[in-house]
Amino acid sequence: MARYFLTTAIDYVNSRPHLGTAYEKITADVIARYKRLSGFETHFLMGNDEHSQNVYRRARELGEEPLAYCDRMAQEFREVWARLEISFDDFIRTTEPRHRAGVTRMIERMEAAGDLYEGFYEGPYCVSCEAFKQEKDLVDGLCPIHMTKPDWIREKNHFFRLSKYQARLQAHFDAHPEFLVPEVRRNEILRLLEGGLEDISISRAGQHWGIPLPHDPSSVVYVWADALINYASAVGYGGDEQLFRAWWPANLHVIGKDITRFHCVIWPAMLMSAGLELPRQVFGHGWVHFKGQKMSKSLGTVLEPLEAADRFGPDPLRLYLVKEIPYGNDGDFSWERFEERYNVDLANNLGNLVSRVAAMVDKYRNGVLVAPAAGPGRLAQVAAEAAAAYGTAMDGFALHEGAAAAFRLIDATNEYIAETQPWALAKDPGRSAELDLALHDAAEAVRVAAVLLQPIMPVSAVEILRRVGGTGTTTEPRIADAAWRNAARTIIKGEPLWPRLEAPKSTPSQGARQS
Ligand code: ME8
Repeated sequence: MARYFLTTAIDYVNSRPHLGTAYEKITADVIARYKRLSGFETHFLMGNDEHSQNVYRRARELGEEPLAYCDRMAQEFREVWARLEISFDDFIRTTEPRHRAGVTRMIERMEAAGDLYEGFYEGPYCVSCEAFKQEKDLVDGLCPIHMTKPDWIREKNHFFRLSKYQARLQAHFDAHPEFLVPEVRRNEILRLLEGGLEDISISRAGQHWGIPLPHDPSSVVYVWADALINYASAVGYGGDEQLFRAWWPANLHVIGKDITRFHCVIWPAMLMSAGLELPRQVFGHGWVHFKGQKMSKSLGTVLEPLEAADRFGPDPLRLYLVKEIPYGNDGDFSWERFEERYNVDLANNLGNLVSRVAAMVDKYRNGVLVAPAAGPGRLAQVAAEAAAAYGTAMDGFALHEGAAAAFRLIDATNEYIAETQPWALAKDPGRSAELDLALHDAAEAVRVAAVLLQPIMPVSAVEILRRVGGTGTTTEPRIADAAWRNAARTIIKGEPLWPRLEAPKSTPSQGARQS
């Protein structure tokens, strides 16, 4: 079976997950579930980035031991991800021994390649970015991402000869246009490469919260070098060679657009230096704003993803984020818009369709459908087209188009019911075969749509399949299940999946919270 190894960024744990970090995990989860649906043996890695100064400071502020604090936060992160139905296969923490082994091995390999040297670093350092900055990166002396004044640091550091890899990186980008998508991110990095690369500091002096540099244990490995290596250490690098051979290189790193330089310049150069293959692809997604405002932990305007999940379950939030934001672009979340989409897409459209079909089958056929002798009818073609468009979109990470393709089938099914008017057919015993066909095909179209929506709405898709799928329905569908089935089945009635919100009120109690 073909394998697919994908990862997300690992999160700083100085505060809880917010809707922006959840957006990344949800969209990566949709890709992971789509790969499983498509028959890949999938390994989906997530984790926490713990060796940051911010994490250390936050623990100290709370009077906690940093490691105990990280243990607690790991629990909190895992709980949030579980509530959002994120199906990760592994969760790495950078304080784990397996990670330390991987970091130590990679730094040793880079040292052995002659790529590390001792030097002196003086310049601005943004602790929120955990990044050495250049004067030219600052706007009015501030970090443009966090709007804070960077620290000025002077320290003896170990440098990595990043400049040595400029030509090889350029060649890699030329040979592999798919390496960094979408195009807009690739162009940013190409411009950066054209501007020339400088060597970078790869250690921090005088700190002990981190992984000691193998050849100078008085320093720790710079947190970004440490963090990037998680993708390799999680699959055995430096510990379990067999596991590493099975999964490396990663097929896809899903990351935010603010950290493409780390993933598409520094990380590939580190891998080249250590003699390892590069990941096949990096996807740099856009940012989610909250009511038009930038949402970030350090700016203090965050929305807890669980607020939406607590009120409606995970699926409406997942659908909103996937369907309403073209993947790769920035997007916005507001309660007004969320509730509007909930009513339109779920309560009035898909949810209503599932209920109507079940009610009609119950009323006119006692819940039992036969395989219509005259079938399949015209919806079969619409379903085949939707499934094909969905596959093309999802393969190209156009997740929003994948969702839209499934909803085209749902819309067409609603229209089909309006046109065939099963309630009128039911009045005429002479049109019994037409009624069988209309009811069967409406139910079958809903089943196909549920298979396509499973990666996006895993909980409700399985429930819809249970209601309309009949025997042979599994809780883990495969893409082959999206093929039209002319088959007898029993339809199960149930509670409305998404009750309509009658007077959509704006916002919730808490709205934007201070982190
Ligand atoms: O950057 N919208 O961690 P992090 C969309 N530890 N994505 C967002 C977002 C928003 N409003 N805010 C943050 C780090 N993200 C490092 C990564 S990987 C080796 C180390 C994304 O907790 C952000 O772009 O600051 C990043 O991909 C992820 O959330 C974690 O951010």
